[in-house]
Amino acid sequence: MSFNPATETADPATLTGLPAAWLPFTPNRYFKQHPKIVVGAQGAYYQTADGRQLFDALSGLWCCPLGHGHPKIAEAMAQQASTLDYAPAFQVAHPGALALAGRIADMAPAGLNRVFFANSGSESVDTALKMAIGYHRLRGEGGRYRIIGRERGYHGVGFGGISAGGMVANRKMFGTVMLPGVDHLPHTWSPQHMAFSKGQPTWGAHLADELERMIALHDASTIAAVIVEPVQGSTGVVVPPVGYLQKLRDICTRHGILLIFDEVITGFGRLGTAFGAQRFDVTPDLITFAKAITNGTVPMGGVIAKQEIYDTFMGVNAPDYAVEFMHGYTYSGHPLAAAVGHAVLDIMQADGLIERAASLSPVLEDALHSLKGEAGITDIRNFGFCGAIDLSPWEGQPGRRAMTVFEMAMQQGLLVRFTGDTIAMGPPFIAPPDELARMVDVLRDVVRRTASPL
Ligand code: PXG
Ligand code: PLP
Repeated sequence: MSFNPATETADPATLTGLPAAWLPFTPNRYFKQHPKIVVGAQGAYYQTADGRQLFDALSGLWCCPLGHGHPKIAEAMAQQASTLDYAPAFQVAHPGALALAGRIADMAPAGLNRVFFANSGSESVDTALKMAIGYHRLRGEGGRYRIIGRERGYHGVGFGGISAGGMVANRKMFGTVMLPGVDHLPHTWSPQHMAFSKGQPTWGAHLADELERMIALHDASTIAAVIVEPVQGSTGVVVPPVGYLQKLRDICTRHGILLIFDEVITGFGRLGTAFGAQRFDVTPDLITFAKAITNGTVPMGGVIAKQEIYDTFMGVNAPDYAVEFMHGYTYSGHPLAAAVGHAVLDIMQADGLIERAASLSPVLEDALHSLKGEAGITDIRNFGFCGAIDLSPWEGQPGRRAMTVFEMAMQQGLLVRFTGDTIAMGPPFIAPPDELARMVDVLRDVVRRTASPL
């Protein structure tokens, strides 16, 4: 049977294929009784199957900062599809991906100038971890196999990513088969010391010293890399304390450990600079990216490596017709993704959208913090153009209140994201400022209405 999106409905009884679908990170049993279907998107809004407009408060899943339906992106995609729809990723290349590698390297911090393409954040994380371990091995330090992640970290769902990640729900089912030797830094969120902080908390830089303890425990000669998100996104916008990332950098440098910034969310403008590395003025050895590079329209991810890491692979003692890094994906640097990547960077530059994200950040900060004092809001955090609020859970029903807030907000034209009892927001950079105020008004209303279990 063919499919016509225009005639699909919100009625579970007539939604084609609903029983056949197994949906990611979704409670499938609940969803199939209460499906939430979007059928269109323009600018900062989704259209639902039942005819409502939703303000897209998380830019899709953090990936659509330019909003939806941009004609230049559609045009780039169509033109590429009819010019070169696919090129083998191995032993062959095409100009679009090469040029995009150059543009991304130009945006990255100085010294990080070699770009390897993947297709998602999870793949990018796996790629970066393999680069780190391979780099040490090639330098004769094959004993460096440990990866240090962080509690509450999210690095996707590959085995590398869940091993380094620190979200227990994503890990507990697979504990027996994770990467060996991984350890985790403590997360940096402390309600006693930083509740309702605006921007970076001033308390907590000392938590980076835990890395020294891990080095004392495992020995630096066994540790390949530390991987952290500059701002933890998935766990609900946990902002690094002032000085914390610099300390991690210094400790890694002192002990020959690579520092990986997972910038899948923070890359390409979310913090008001190209990368979080620049916003915090801390330069890692590897950066992972995904999401915003294609505005979410075609999957793409990748890793930006320091030249020395690349040079180490290229210096391998083998003839130059031998592959240096046995890694890659069928769709690495896909022509459609590359074409869209160029369009995205063109639009960001022409419309000054990273600067716009920076200038809207204080507007979002003020709007979110106006919720302080509402009963049941236990923390409000923000940094760059994103933020989160924590709700006190309904007794005995963890996560249920935030889910109810999510559903009620949808009824009022607002699409937010929740995890546990945290609501996260990272609006499109093109968002009209008055929508940020309306977003917070809707949240205020639904937080009040969910004060007690319904
Ligand atoms: N690293 C980081 C830092 C991420 O945020 C990934 C890796 C994995 O990317 P892929 O493309 O494999 O999903 C992510 C993804 C949320 C949310 O609600 C966050 C992500 C994905 C979906 C939802 O915060 N982050
Ligand atoms: N599984 C099989 C059987 C394959 O042949 C391939 C790629 O050729 C893969 C998995 C990996 O797919 P991808 O390169 O899209 O990650």
